[in-house]
Amino acid sequence: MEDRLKLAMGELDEEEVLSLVEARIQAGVSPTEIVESCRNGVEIVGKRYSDGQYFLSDLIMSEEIFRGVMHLVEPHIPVGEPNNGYSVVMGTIEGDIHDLGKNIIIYLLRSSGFRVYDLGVDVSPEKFVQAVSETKTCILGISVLLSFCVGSIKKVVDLLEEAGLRDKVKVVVGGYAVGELVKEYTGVDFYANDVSQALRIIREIAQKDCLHSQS
Ligand code: B12
Repeated sequence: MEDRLKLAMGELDEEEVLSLVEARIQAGVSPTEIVESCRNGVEIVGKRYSDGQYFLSDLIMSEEIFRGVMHLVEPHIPVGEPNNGYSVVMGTIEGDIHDLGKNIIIYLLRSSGFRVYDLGVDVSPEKFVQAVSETKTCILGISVLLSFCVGSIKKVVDLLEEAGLRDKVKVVVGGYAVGELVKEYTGVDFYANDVSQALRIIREIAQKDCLHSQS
């Protein structure tokens, strides 16, 4: 059966989206599942934009609706897990200002006890490397939605190597532009394009590869 929330998001029907989200929260659907339906909905928006049916103003509208969704959903995300001793450096790569996905992952990581250093958007490779060096984190998360920005992620990996930090940090990329090819080309360790993959990968890295209390 088609997901009504996804379709309403694709239609940019704000009223319908928000009322479906309210109803799902009341029905006990998990925040993660609700966010994923909305993410699938904005895929439709993106596709229609590529096809010339939607315009930049529609992308902006989808952002606004998504923010409204997060406003409703966030209070239902379980919080309060104590600091788990692990830290993550996160940012959106140079040239790219998309941050909805990054912010969702940061919110969820903080709720699960991670200390997150958020570098924001349009972050240069040098700044990522400096942050890894200063925070001594062993997890670096990079968001990228624009395909033409992928090259800068490779530069982050090269600079980590030059700085002698490559074996001290696992690099995870996420966002619309990522996949197996991007992983191979850039030399990062993992990629994730949905919430559950992202959290699973970061938790596994923390448990397997990070020393405790390095934050
Ligand atoms: C909303 C949106 C915008 C908004 C962004 C608002 C904001 N503050 O983020 C605005 C209007 C500003 C925008 C601008 C542009 N956009 Co835009 N935008 C989108 C849209 C519709 C949705 C993106 C989104 O927020 N998705 C919802 C979130 C929740 O999903 P997500 O980011 O994928 O994140 C999830 C996972 O990927 C993962 N994740 C994300 N980050 C990370 C990081 C880590 C470490 C991990 C582990 C996981 C992870 O977890 C998240 C939760 O599930 C997409 C379409 C699409 N299919 O994605 C186009 C899209 C990304 N945009 C596109 C384009 C072309 C542009 C513009 C160039 C348009 C223009 N002509 O100006 C500009 C670029 C501006 C810039 N320099 O960055 C293209 C990119 C094409 C490409 N392959 O390069 C897309 C794909 C649309 C399309 N089909 O053409 N955009």
